[in-house]
Amino acid sequence: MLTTAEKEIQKSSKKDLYEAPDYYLMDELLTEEHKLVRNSVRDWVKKEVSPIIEDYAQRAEFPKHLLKGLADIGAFGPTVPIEYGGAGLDYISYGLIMQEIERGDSGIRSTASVQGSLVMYPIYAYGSEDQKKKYLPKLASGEMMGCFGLTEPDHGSDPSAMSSTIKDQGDHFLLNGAKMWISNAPFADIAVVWAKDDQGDIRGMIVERGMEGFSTPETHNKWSLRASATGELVFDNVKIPKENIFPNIKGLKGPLGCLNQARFGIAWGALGAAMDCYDTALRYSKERMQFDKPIGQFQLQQKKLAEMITEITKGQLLVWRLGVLKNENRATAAQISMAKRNSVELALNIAREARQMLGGMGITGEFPIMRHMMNLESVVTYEGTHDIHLLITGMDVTGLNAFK
Ligand code: TGC
Ligand code: FAD
Repeated sequence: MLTTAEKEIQKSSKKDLYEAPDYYLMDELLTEEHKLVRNSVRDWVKKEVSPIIEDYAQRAEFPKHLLKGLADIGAFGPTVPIEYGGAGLDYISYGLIMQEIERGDSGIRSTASVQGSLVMYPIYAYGSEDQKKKYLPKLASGEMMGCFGLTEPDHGSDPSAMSSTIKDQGDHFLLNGAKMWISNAPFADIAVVWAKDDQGDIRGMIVERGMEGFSTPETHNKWSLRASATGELVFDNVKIPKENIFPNIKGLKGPLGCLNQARFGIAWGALGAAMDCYDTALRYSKERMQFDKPIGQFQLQQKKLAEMITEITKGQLLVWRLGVLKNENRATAAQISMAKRNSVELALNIAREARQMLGGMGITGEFPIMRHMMNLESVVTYEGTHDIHLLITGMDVTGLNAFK
């Protein structure tokens, strides 16, 4: 039986009382446009995501009806120029959008990351003018959804060893192979796929749903990112017209260049999940009474909260500076790796501590913490694992490669 106070806490938790922590007055570093973008996404998440996300996660279903709203708030390709249907925003706006969406759920942010950074970005950066005109406006409006196929069953952290191939047949290529763990695959209309050509060079291409020999079986049984649809991409002699190949890129730097964009968004996004866990635990600590006191009055609980807000604040400063560097085209891939790794690690630690602060209530779907925590187990693995990003930093500072 729940006590009256617990019932009240439960009821209020459904209302989404989120207040973003801003301990170092980071808002003063944002322009009016940044704040406008951030606030409109924050409002949208409160209205559209928070009320439904727990149910969708429990049912392991992707809330497809959110796609139109995501497009309307500019979450698909925010930095892509307006002439191609994007929002033409800067990288700090992009980061803030990802932060607010992931505050709601990492799986919804995944959908936006994939569409903007891993599908629209490569088409914009490596595609022909015809490809840009054909796909970008529809992807920006959500009329068309995409996915990104790099990881294979036998090649995850080491994509350079991929075994998917395209064979030149004169007027087209024949694509064979399989990709695994692909976000959005089950419902995507197109897939940006990376495979090796006859010379062994990695090439990028656009594969369309409906092409003969192309299928996208869904991956079930996930304890993490349950509100995101994940699947495989299977290619059995798929005929790829030559005009679907990206003309302007060859080699692993193609897909890795897209990952820089997405990892940048995750660095901001994971902070959003951390901020939600902290805010939930802080509110709970003031309401939950034990030993005739709010638990927030006990030193051990204050230690947790103080450490959380310290880590969040350091993370906010790091990603803001990274955003400035990215706007100036000076952010290095290694700097992005450091921020992705740092944000996800702090978010996971905060989720685990916040979960404990809620005691038994912390394991329920009445509060968002356990869902964030489970989601973050994917976020710490995809877009380069925690260890891979550490090795990227290690290589950057020593000049020595510890991967191989
Ligand atoms: P390496 O020899 O170091 O580099 C090969 C070429 O690539 C260049 N390069 C980069 N270019 C752009 N951005 C980067 N971040 C780059 N890193 C390297 C490099 O300069 C070189 O260029 P060139 O011109 O000399 O050919 O490559 P390596 O084979 O040793 O691999 C390095 C390593 C391990 C860091 C890389 O393979 C890696 O990052 N592995 C992790 C794989 C990964 O992150 N996969 C993610 C899959 S997508 C995903 O997870 C989506 S989740 C989506 C969601 O739901 O949000
Ligand atoms: P492995 O590469 O097999 O790694 C296993 C362990 O070994 C890890 O701990 C790793 O850090 C460690 N390891 C590997 N190499 C080294 C080394 N040299 N030194 C030290 N340790 C090492 N991929 C896509 O292409 N598109 C997507 O949309 C996509 N979405 C995803 C969604 C979800 C929910 C998940 C879970 C994954 C997704 N991925 C996607 C795949 C993701 O990028 C890979 O899972 C990730 O890159 C790791 O590959 P792996 O799982 O094969 O692990």
